[in-house]
Amino acid sequence: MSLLIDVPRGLQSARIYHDRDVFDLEMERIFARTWLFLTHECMIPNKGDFITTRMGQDEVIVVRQQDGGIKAFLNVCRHRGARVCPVEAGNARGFVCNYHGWSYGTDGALQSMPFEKELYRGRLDKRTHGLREVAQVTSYHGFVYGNFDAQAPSLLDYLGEARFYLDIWMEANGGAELVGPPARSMVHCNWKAPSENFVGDAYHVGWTHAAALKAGGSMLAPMSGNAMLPPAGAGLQVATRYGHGLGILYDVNPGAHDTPLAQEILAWQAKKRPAMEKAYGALRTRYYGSHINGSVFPNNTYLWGSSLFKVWHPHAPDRTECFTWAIVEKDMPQDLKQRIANSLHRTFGVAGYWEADDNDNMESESQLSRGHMTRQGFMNAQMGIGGDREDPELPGVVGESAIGETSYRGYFRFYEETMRAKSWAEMPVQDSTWKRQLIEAGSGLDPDPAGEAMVPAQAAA
Ligand code: UNU
Ligand code: FES
Ligand code: FE
Repeated sequence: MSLLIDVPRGLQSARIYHDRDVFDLEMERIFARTWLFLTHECMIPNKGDFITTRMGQDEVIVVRQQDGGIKAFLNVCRHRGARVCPVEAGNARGFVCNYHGWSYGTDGALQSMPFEKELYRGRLDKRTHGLREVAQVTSYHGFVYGNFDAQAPSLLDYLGEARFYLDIWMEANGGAELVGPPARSMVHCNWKAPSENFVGDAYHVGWTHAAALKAGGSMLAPMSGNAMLPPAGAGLQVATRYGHGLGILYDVNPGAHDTPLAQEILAWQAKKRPAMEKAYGALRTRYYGSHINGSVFPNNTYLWGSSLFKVWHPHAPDRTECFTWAIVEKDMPQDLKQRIANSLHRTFGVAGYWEADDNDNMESESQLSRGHMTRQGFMNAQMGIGGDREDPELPGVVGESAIGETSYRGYFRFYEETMRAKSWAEMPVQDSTWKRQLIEAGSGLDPDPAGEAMVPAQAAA
Protein backbone atom coordinates (compact mmCIF):
# COMPACT_ATOMS: atom_id res chain seq x y z
CA MET A 1 0.00 0.00 0.00
CA SER A 2 2.83 2.39 0.77
CA LEU A 3 3.78 1.93 -2.87
CA LEU A 4 0.36 3.10 -4.04
CA ILE A 5 0.25 6.24 -1.89
CA ASP A 6 3.32 8.42 -1.59
CA VAL A 7 2.37 10.46 1.46
CA PRO A 8 5.36 12.81 1.65
CA ARG A 9 5.21 13.64 -2.04
CA GLY A 10 1.43 13.88 -2.26
CA LEU A 11 1.15 11.34 -5.09
CA GLN A 12 -1.36 8.54 -5.61
CA SER A 13 -1.07 5.58 -7.96
CA ALA A 14 -3.71 5.43 -10.70
CA ARG A 15 -4.29 1.84 -9.56
CA ILE A 16 -6.35 3.01 -6.61
CA TYR A 17 -9.17 3.96 -8.99
CA HIS A 18 -9.51 0.75 -10.87
CA ASP A 19 -7.72 -2.31 -9.54
CA ARG A 20 -9.96 -5.03 -8.18
CA ASP A 21 -7.51 -6.11 -5.46
CA VAL A 22 -7.31 -2.55 -4.17
CA PHE A 23 -11.10 -2.35 -4.13
CA ASP A 24 -11.42 -5.64 -2.25
CA LEU A 25 -8.89 -4.50 0.33
CA GLU A 26 -10.83 -1.24 0.73
CA MET A 27 -13.97 -3.22 1.52
CA GLU A 28 -12.09 -5.06 4.27
CA ARG A 29 -9.88 -2.33 5.69
CA ILE A 30 -12.06 0.75 5.19
CA PHE A 31 -15.73 -0.12 4.74
CA ALA A 32 -15.74 -2.93 7.31
CA ARG A 33 -14.20 -0.78 10.03
CA THR A 34 -14.63 2.97 9.60
CA TRP A 35 -17.79 4.91 10.46
CA LEU A 36 -20.27 5.01 7.58
CA PHE A 37 -23.19 7.41 7.34
CA LEU A 38 -26.53 5.58 7.52
CA THR A 39 -29.36 8.07 7.89
CA HIS A 40 -30.63 11.01 9.89
CA GLU A 41 -32.87 10.39 12.89
CA CYS A 42 -35.59 12.56 11.34
CA MET A 43 -36.02 9.86 8.66
CA ILE A 44 -37.02 7.29 11.31
CA PRO A 45 -38.70 9.21 14.17
CA ASN A 46 -41.16 6.53 15.37
CA LYS A 47 -40.86 2.98 16.72
CA GLY A 48 -40.67 0.55 13.81
CA ASP A 49 -39.61 3.22 11.30
CA PHE A 50 -36.84 1.92 9.06
CA ILE A 51 -34.76 2.73 6.00
CA THR A 52 -32.56 0.50 3.91
CA THR A 53 -29.12 1.50 2.73
CA ARG A 54 -25.61 0.16 2.14
CA MET A 55 -22.36 -0.20 4.09
CA GLY A 56 -19.77 -0.93 1.46
CA GLN A 57 -21.18 -3.78 -0.64
CA ASP A 58 -23.43 -4.95 2.19
CA GLU A 59 -27.08 -3.93 2.37
CA VAL A 60 -28.44 -2.96 5.76
CA ILE A 61 -31.76 -2.16 7.45
CA VAL A 62 -31.66 0.70 9.95
CA VAL A 63 -34.62 0.55 12.30
CA ARG A 64 -35.97 2.49 15.28
CA GLN A 65 -36.35 0.14 18.26
CA GLN A 66 -39.22 -0.15 20.75
CA ASP A 67 -37.00 1.52 23.38
CA GLY A 68 -36.28 4.45 21.06
CA GLY A 69 -32.75 3.34 20.17
CA ILE A 70 -31.54 2.60 16.66
CA LYS A 71 -30.10 -0.67 15.41
CA ALA A 72 -28.84 -1.79 12.03
CA PHE A 73 -28.80 -5.28 10.55
CA LEU A 74 -27.59 -6.93 7.40
CA ASN A 75 -30.60 -7.01 5.07
CA VAL A 76 -29.96 -10.69 4.48
CA CYS A 77 -32.02 -13.68 5.58
CA ARG A 78 -30.24 -16.21 7.80
CA HIS A 79 -31.90 -19.08 5.92
CA ARG A 80 -30.66 -18.91 2.32
CA GLY A 81 -29.48 -15.32 2.15
CA ALA A 82 -32.26 -13.63 0.23
CA ARG A 83 -32.99 -9.94 0.79
CA VAL A 84 -35.25 -9.51 3.80
CA CYS A 85 -36.56 -6.00 3.22
CA PRO A 86 -37.08 -4.97 -0.43
CA VAL A 87 -38.23 -1.37 0.08
CA GLU A 88 -36.34 1.84 0.81
CA ALA A 89 -38.29 3.02 3.83
CA GLY A 90 -41.40 2.43 5.89
CA ASN A 91 -42.81 1.43 9.25
CA ALA A 92 -43.03 -2.22 10.24
CA ARG A 93 -43.62 -4.55 13.19
CA GLY A 94 -41.03 -6.86 11.68
CA PHE A 95 -39.54 -8.19 8.47
CA VAL A 96 -40.64 -11.31 6.61
CA CYS A 97 -38.27 -12.79 4.05
CA ASN A 98 -39.78 -13.00 0.60
CA TYR A 99 -38.25 -16.40 -0.23
CA HIS A 100 -39.57 -18.88 2.40
CA GLY A 101 -41.15 -16.59 4.95
CA TRP A 102 -38.76 -16.57 7.92
CA SER A 103 -39.82 -13.60 10.02
CA TYR A 104 -37.73 -11.28 12.16
CA GLY A 105 -38.63 -8.64 14.75
CA THR A 106 -37.49 -5.04 14.45
CA ASP A 107 -34.85 -6.06 17.02
CA GLY A 108 -33.52 -8.53 14.45
CA ALA A 109 -34.56 -11.63 16.40
CA LEU A 110 -35.76 -14.60 14.38
CA GLN A 111 -39.39 -14.93 15.47
CA SER A 112 -40.83 -17.77 13.44
CA MET A 113 -40.48 -19.90 10.35
CA PRO A 114 -43.36 -21.43 8.33
CA PHE A 115 -44.12 -24.97 9.62
CA GLU A 116 -41.56 -24.43 12.34
CA LYS A 117 -42.80 -27.29 14.56
CA GLU A 118 -43.41 -29.79 11.81
CA LEU A 119 -40.27 -29.23 9.76
CA TYR A 120 -37.62 -28.12 12.26
CA ARG A 121 -38.92 -30.11 15.26
CA GLY A 122 -37.31 -27.70 17.74
CA ARG A 123 -33.81 -28.42 16.44
CA LEU A 124 -33.02 -24.95 15.04
CA ASP A 125 -31.86 -22.52 17.70
CA LYS A 126 -33.74 -19.34 16.86
CA ARG A 127 -31.66 -17.33 19.33
CA THR A 128 -28.57 -17.70 17.16
CA HIS A 129 -30.33 -17.04 13.85
CA GLY A 130 -31.34 -13.42 14.19
CA LEU A 131 -30.38 -10.88 11.54
CA ARG A 132 -26.67 -10.11 11.78
CA GLU A 133 -26.28 -6.86 13.67
CA VAL A 134 -23.98 -3.95 12.85
CA ALA A 135 -21.52 -3.80 15.78
CA GLN A 136 -21.79 -0.07 16.48
CA VAL A 137 -24.53 2.43 15.61
CA THR A 138 -24.20 5.93 17.00
CA SER A 139 -26.08 9.13 16.44
CA TYR A 140 -24.17 12.40 16.41
CA HIS A 141 -26.60 15.34 16.71
CA GLY A 142 -29.13 13.20 14.85
CA PHE A 143 -26.72 12.04 12.14
CA VAL A 144 -26.60 8.25 12.39
CA TYR A 145 -23.40 6.37 11.54
CA GLY A 146 -22.65 2.66 11.71
CA ASN A 147 -19.46 0.64 12.08
CA PHE A 148 -18.99 -3.11 11.51
CA ASP A 149 -15.93 -3.15 13.77
CA ALA A 150 -16.52 -3.41 17.52
CA GLN A 151 -12.87 -2.39 18.10
CA ALA A 152 -13.19 0.90 16.22
CA PRO A 153 -12.89 4.11 18.26
CA SER A 154 -16.17 5.78 19.17
CA LEU A 155 -17.85 7.99 16.57
CA LEU A 156 -16.97 11.01 18.74
CA ASP A 157 -13.28 10.10 18.69
CA TYR A 158 -13.42 9.24 15.01
CA LEU A 159 -14.90 12.62 14.06
CA GLY A 160 -12.39 14.14 16.48
CA GLU A 161 -11.17 17.59 15.53
CA ALA A 162 -13.58 17.73 12.60
CA ARG A 163 -16.34 18.23 15.18
CA PHE A 164 -15.20 21.81 15.73
CA TYR A 165 -16.32 22.53 12.17
CA LEU A 166 -19.26 20.10 11.87
CA ASP A 167 -20.74 21.47 15.09
CA ILE A 168 -21.29 24.85 13.46
CA TRP A 169 -24.32 23.38 11.72
CA MET A 170 -24.89 20.27 13.77
CA GLU A 171 -25.16 22.22 17.03
CA ALA A 172 -24.44 25.95 17.07
CA ASN A 173 -27.22 26.96 14.68
CA GLY A 174 -29.79 24.84 16.53
CA GLY A 175 -29.03 21.70 14.58
CA ALA A 176 -29.50 20.34 11.09
CA GLU A 177 -31.57 17.63 9.48
CA LEU A 178 -31.96 16.07 6.08
CA VAL A 179 -34.83 16.32 3.62
CA GLY A 180 -35.40 12.90 2.13
CA PRO A 181 -35.89 10.27 0.99
CA PRO A 182 -32.53 10.47 -0.80
CA ALA A 183 -32.35 10.63 -4.58
CA ARG A 184 -30.31 7.70 -5.89
CA SER A 185 -28.14 7.49 -8.96
CA MET A 186 -25.35 5.29 -10.32
CA VAL A 187 -22.12 6.91 -11.43
CA HIS A 188 -19.51 4.98 -13.42
CA CYS A 189 -16.65 6.11 -11.25
CA ASN A 190 -14.58 4.94 -8.31
CA TRP A 191 -16.04 5.97 -4.94
CA LYS A 192 -12.91 7.97 -4.08
CA ALA A 193 -13.19 10.25 -7.11
CA PRO A 194 -16.17 12.22 -5.74
CA SER A 195 -15.27 11.74 -2.09
CA GLU A 196 -11.79 13.27 -2.57
CA ASN A 197 -13.29 16.01 -4.72
CA PHE A 198 -15.56 17.17 -1.94
CA VAL A 199 -12.90 16.77 0.74
CA GLY A 200 -10.93 19.60 -0.74
CA ASP A 201 -11.36 20.65 -4.35
CA ALA A 202 -12.22 24.31 -4.67
CA TYR A 203 -9.86 24.41 -7.65
CA HIS A 204 -12.36 22.95 -10.11
CA VAL A 205 -15.24 25.20 -9.14
CA GLY A 206 -14.43 28.17 -11.36
CA TRP A 207 -13.57 25.94 -14.31
CA THR A 208 -15.70 22.76 -14.31
CA HIS A 209 -18.69 24.73 -13.05
CA ALA A 210 -18.03 27.86 -15.12
CA ALA A 211 -21.33 27.70 -17.01
CA ALA A 212 -23.38 26.75 -13.95
CA LEU A 213 -21.87 29.64 -12.02
CA LYS A 214 -22.84 32.08 -14.74
CA ALA A 215 -26.28 30.63 -15.39
CA GLY A 216 -27.28 30.56 -11.72
CA GLY A 217 -25.92 33.96 -10.82
CA SER A 218 -25.09 32.66 -7.35
CA MET A 219 -22.75 34.24 -4.78
CA LEU A 220 -19.95 32.13 -6.23
CA ALA A 221 -20.52 33.58 -9.73
CA PRO A 222 -17.40 35.82 -9.72
CA MET A 223 -15.30 32.61 -9.88
CA SER A 224 -16.87 31.63 -13.23
CA GLY A 225 -14.33 30.78 -15.92
CA ASN A 226 -11.54 31.38 -13.40
CA ALA A 227 -12.16 35.10 -13.99
CA MET A 228 -10.76 35.65 -10.52
CA LEU A 229 -8.71 33.76 -7.98
CA PRO A 230 -10.27 34.05 -4.54
CA PRO A 231 -7.96 36.63 -2.96
CA ALA A 232 -5.63 35.88 -0.05
CA GLY A 233 -7.71 35.46 3.08
CA ALA A 234 -10.84 34.44 1.16
CA GLY A 235 -10.84 31.01 2.74
CA LEU A 236 -8.81 28.10 3.99
CA GLN A 237 -8.53 24.31 3.98
CA VAL A 238 -8.43 21.93 6.89
CA ALA A 239 -7.34 18.30 7.28
CA THR A 240 -8.15 16.37 10.45
CA ARG A 241 -7.21 12.90 11.71
CA TYR A 242 -8.81 9.83 10.08
CA GLY A 243 -8.95 11.44 6.64
CA HIS A 244 -11.65 14.02 7.16
CA GLY A 245 -11.19 17.39 5.52
CA LEU A 246 -12.90 20.54 4.41
CA GLY A 247 -12.53 23.81 2.60
CA ILE A 248 -14.03 27.14 3.62
CA LEU A 249 -14.93 30.00 1.31
CA TYR A 250 -15.75 32.92 3.57
CA ASP A 251 -19.10 34.70 3.47
CA VAL A 252 -20.51 33.03 0.35
CA ASN A 253 -23.18 30.83 1.91
CA PRO A 254 -25.74 30.28 0.21
CA GLY A 255 -23.25 29.16 -2.43
CA ALA A 256 -24.99 27.45 -5.34
CA HIS A 257 -28.52 28.63 -4.56
CA ASP A 258 -29.60 31.43 -6.86
CA THR A 259 -31.67 34.47 -6.00
CA PRO A 260 -34.31 35.01 -4.66
CA LEU A 261 -33.89 31.90 -2.48
CA ALA A 262 -30.36 32.99 -1.60
CA GLN A 263 -31.74 36.31 -0.29
CA GLU A 264 -34.21 34.47 1.87
CA ILE A 265 -31.51 32.21 3.32
CA LEU A 266 -29.33 35.26 4.03
CA ALA A 267 -32.19 36.91 5.90
CA TRP A 268 -32.67 33.71 7.91
CA GLN A 269 -28.99 33.61 8.83
CA ALA A 270 -29.00 37.26 9.86
CA LYS A 271 -31.67 36.54 12.46
CA LYS A 272 -29.63 33.69 13.92
CA ARG A 273 -26.24 35.35 14.11
CA PRO A 274 -26.52 37.41 17.32
CA ALA A 275 -27.37 34.41 19.52
CA MET A 276 -24.73 32.24 17.85
CA GLU A 277 -22.09 34.88 18.25
CA LYS A 278 -22.77 35.02 21.97
CA ALA A 279 -22.65 31.26 22.47
CA TYR A 280 -20.04 30.19 19.92
CA GLY A 281 -17.98 33.28 19.15
CA ALA A 282 -17.34 35.40 16.07
CA LEU A 283 -15.14 32.91 14.22
CA ARG A 284 -17.65 30.08 14.05
CA THR A 285 -20.48 32.51 13.40
CA ARG A 286 -18.56 33.68 10.35
CA TYR A 287 -18.14 30.06 9.25
CA TYR A 288 -21.90 29.59 9.63
CA GLY A 289 -22.30 32.20 6.89
CA SER A 290 -19.53 30.65 4.82
CA HIS A 291 -19.48 27.94 2.19
CA ILE A 292 -17.93 24.74 3.54
CA ASN A 293 -17.19 21.74 1.34
CA GLY A 294 -16.07 18.57 3.04
CA SER A 295 -16.07 14.83 3.45
CA VAL A 296 -16.27 12.63 6.50
CA PHE A 297 -13.93 9.76 5.58
CA PRO A 298 -14.54 7.57 3.72
CA ASN A 299 -17.63 8.39 1.66
CA ASN A 300 -19.88 11.00 3.28
CA THR A 301 -19.81 14.35 1.55
CA TYR A 302 -21.39 17.70 2.26
CA LEU A 303 -21.57 21.26 0.99
CA TRP A 304 -22.78 23.29 3.91
CA GLY A 305 -23.82 26.49 2.16
CA SER A 306 -25.16 24.72 -0.92
CA SER A 307 -27.34 22.43 1.25
CA LEU A 308 -25.83 19.26 -0.17
CA PHE A 309 -25.39 16.00 1.76
CA LYS A 310 -24.34 12.83 -0.06
CA VAL A 311 -23.03 9.33 0.42
CA TRP A 312 -20.97 7.52 -2.24
CA HIS A 313 -21.63 3.78 -1.99
CA PRO A 314 -19.07 1.54 -3.67
CA HIS A 315 -20.56 -1.24 -5.84
CA ALA A 316 -17.45 -2.02 -7.89
CA PRO A 317 -14.12 -0.31 -8.69
CA ASP A 318 -15.85 1.74 -11.39
CA ARG A 319 -19.42 1.82 -10.12
CA THR A 320 -20.62 4.04 -7.29
CA GLU A 321 -24.15 4.67 -6.08
CA CYS A 322 -24.83 8.21 -4.98
CA PHE A 323 -27.48 9.05 -2.35
CA THR A 324 -28.42 12.75 -2.24
CA TRP A 325 -30.31 14.61 0.48
CA ALA A 326 -30.77 18.32 1.16
CA ILE A 327 -29.33 19.42 4.49
CA VAL A 328 -31.37 22.16 6.20
CA GLU A 329 -31.59 23.82 9.59
CA LYS A 330 -34.01 22.09 11.94
CA ASP A 331 -35.92 25.18 12.95
CA MET A 332 -36.46 26.58 9.47
CA PRO A 333 -40.11 26.88 8.39
CA GLN A 334 -41.29 23.80 6.51
CA ASP A 335 -41.82 25.62 3.20
CA LEU A 336 -38.30 27.11 3.28
CA LYS A 337 -36.86 23.62 3.88
CA GLN A 338 -38.82 22.36 0.89
CA ARG A 339 -37.70 25.18 -1.42
CA ILE A 340 -34.08 24.61 -0.38
CA ALA A 341 -34.51 20.90 -1.17
CA ASN A 342 -35.99 21.75 -4.59
CA SER A 343 -33.05 24.05 -5.30
CA LEU A 344 -30.56 21.42 -4.09
CA HIS A 345 -31.95 18.84 -6.49
CA ARG A 346 -31.90 21.34 -9.36
CA THR A 347 -28.21 22.04 -8.67
CA PHE A 348 -26.71 18.85 -7.20
CA GLY A 349 -29.45 16.26 -7.65
CA VAL A 350 -29.29 13.28 -10.02
CA ALA A 351 -29.53 15.53 -13.08
CA GLY A 352 -28.67 18.78 -11.34
CA TYR A 353 -26.87 21.28 -13.52
CA TRP A 354 -23.85 21.40 -11.18
CA GLU A 355 -23.87 17.64 -10.69
CA ALA A 356 -23.78 16.97 -14.43
CA ASP A 357 -20.68 19.18 -14.67
CA ASP A 358 -18.79 16.90 -12.28
CA ASN A 359 -19.81 13.50 -13.58
CA ASP A 360 -17.57 13.23 -16.63
CA ASN A 361 -14.54 14.22 -14.55
CA MET A 362 -15.37 11.54 -11.98
CA GLU A 363 -15.93 8.93 -14.67
CA SER A 364 -12.97 9.72 -16.88
CA GLU A 365 -10.41 9.70 -14.07
CA SER A 366 -11.79 6.34 -12.93
CA GLN A 367 -12.22 4.66 -16.33
CA LEU A 368 -8.92 5.84 -17.79
CA SER A 369 -7.10 4.34 -14.82
CA ARG A 370 -7.62 0.87 -16.25
CA GLY A 371 -5.28 1.63 -19.16
CA HIS A 372 -2.14 -0.48 -19.08
CA MET A 373 0.14 2.54 -19.36
CA THR A 374 -2.06 4.89 -17.36
CA ARG A 375 -2.23 2.62 -14.33
CA GLN A 376 1.55 2.75 -13.98
CA GLY A 377 1.37 6.50 -13.45
CA PHE A 378 0.61 8.67 -10.49
CA MET A 379 -1.86 11.41 -9.72
CA ASN A 380 -0.79 14.63 -8.15
CA ALA A 381 -2.13 16.35 -5.01
CA GLN A 382 0.82 18.65 -4.28
CA MET A 383 -0.90 22.00 -4.47
CA GLY A 384 0.04 24.15 -1.48
CA ILE A 385 2.69 21.70 -0.22
CA GLY A 386 5.00 23.50 2.18
CA GLY A 387 2.29 26.00 3.19
CA ASP A 388 0.43 23.84 5.71
CA ARG A 389 0.57 24.62 9.41
CA GLU A 390 -1.07 24.24 12.79
CA ASP A 391 -3.16 27.14 14.02
CA PRO A 392 -3.78 28.09 17.66
CA GLU A 393 -7.49 28.62 17.02
CA LEU A 394 -8.25 26.03 14.38
CA PRO A 395 -8.16 22.26 14.99
CA GLY A 396 -6.41 20.07 12.42
CA VAL A 397 -3.79 20.98 9.85
CA VAL A 398 -4.58 24.21 8.05
CA GLY A 399 -3.76 25.20 4.48
CA GLU A 400 -3.59 28.94 4.03
CA SER A 401 -5.44 29.66 0.81
CA ALA A 402 -8.98 29.07 -0.35
CA ILE A 403 -7.72 26.74 -3.08
CA GLY A 404 -5.26 23.95 -2.39
CA GLU A 405 -4.90 20.23 -1.79
CA THR A 406 -4.12 20.08 1.92
CA SER A 407 -7.14 17.94 2.71
CA TYR A 408 -6.43 15.62 -0.23
CA ARG A 409 -3.09 14.90 1.40
CA GLY A 410 -4.75 14.30 4.78
CA TYR A 411 -7.35 12.04 3.17
CA PHE A 412 -4.76 9.90 1.41
CA ARG A 413 -2.45 9.85 4.39
CA PHE A 414 -5.18 8.14 6.40
CA TYR A 415 -6.24 6.03 3.42
CA GLU A 416 -2.72 4.64 3.31
CA GLU A 417 -2.66 4.12 7.07
CA THR A 418 -5.93 2.24 7.28
CA MET A 419 -5.22 0.14 4.17
CA ARG A 420 -1.92 -0.93 5.71
CA ALA A 421 -3.09 -1.58 9.27
CA LYS A 422 -4.34 -5.03 10.21
CA SER A 423 -6.48 -3.68 13.04
CA TRP A 424 -7.54 -0.48 14.76
CA ALA A 425 -4.94 -1.22 17.45
CA GLU A 426 -2.31 -0.23 14.91
CA MET A 427 -3.94 3.19 14.45
CA PRO A 428 -3.69 5.00 17.78
CA VAL A 429 -6.39 7.57 18.55
CA GLN A 430 -3.83 9.84 20.17
CA ASP A 431 -1.32 10.36 17.42
CA SER A 432 0.27 13.73 16.87
CA THR A 433 2.83 12.51 14.34
CA TRP A 434 0.38 12.70 11.46
CA LYS A 435 0.28 16.50 11.66
CA ARG A 436 4.04 16.78 11.42
CA GLN A 437 4.01 14.29 8.58
CA LEU A 438 1.56 16.41 6.58
CA ILE A 439 3.19 19.72 7.38
CA GLU A 440 6.64 18.47 6.51
CA ALA A 441 5.44 16.85 3.28
CA GLY A 442 7.68 17.67 0.38
CA SER A 443 10.47 19.13 2.48
CA GLY A 444 13.94 17.86 1.70
CA LEU A 445 12.73 16.17 -1.47
CA ASP A 446 14.28 16.53 -4.82
CA PRO A 447 11.65 18.68 -6.52
CA ASP A 448 11.27 16.37 -9.50
CA PRO A 449 8.43 17.91 -11.50
CA ALA A 450 7.47 14.52 -12.94
CA GLY A 451 7.25 13.04 -9.46
CA GLU A 452 6.36 9.58 -10.58
CA ALA A 453 9.92 8.87 -11.70
CA MET A 454 10.78 8.48 -8.03
CA VAL A 455 8.08 5.91 -7.34
CA PRO A 456 8.42 2.24 -8.24
CA ALA A 457 6.34 1.48 -11.31
CA GLN A 458 5.39 -2.01 -10.13
CA ALA A 459 3.48 -0.80 -7.09
CA ALA A 460 1.26 -3.44 -5.52
CA ALA A 461 -1.14 -3.60 -2.61
O1 UNU B 1 -18.33 21.30 -5.98
C1 UNU B 1 -17.68 21.58 -5.00
N1 UNU B 1 -16.98 20.61 -4.42
C2 UNU B 1 -17.65 22.99 -4.44
C3 UNU B 1 -18.63 23.88 -4.81
C4 UNU B 1 -16.62 23.37 -3.60
C5 UNU B 1 -16.57 24.65 -3.13
C6 UNU B 1 -17.56 25.57 -3.49
C7 UNU B 1 -18.61 25.17 -4.32
FE1 FES C 1 -7.10 18.53 -13.08
FE2 FES C 1 -6.82 17.69 -15.54
S1 FES C 1 -6.62 19.73 -14.82
S2 FES C 1 -7.48 16.56 -13.85
FE1 FE D 1 -18.04 20.05 -8.43
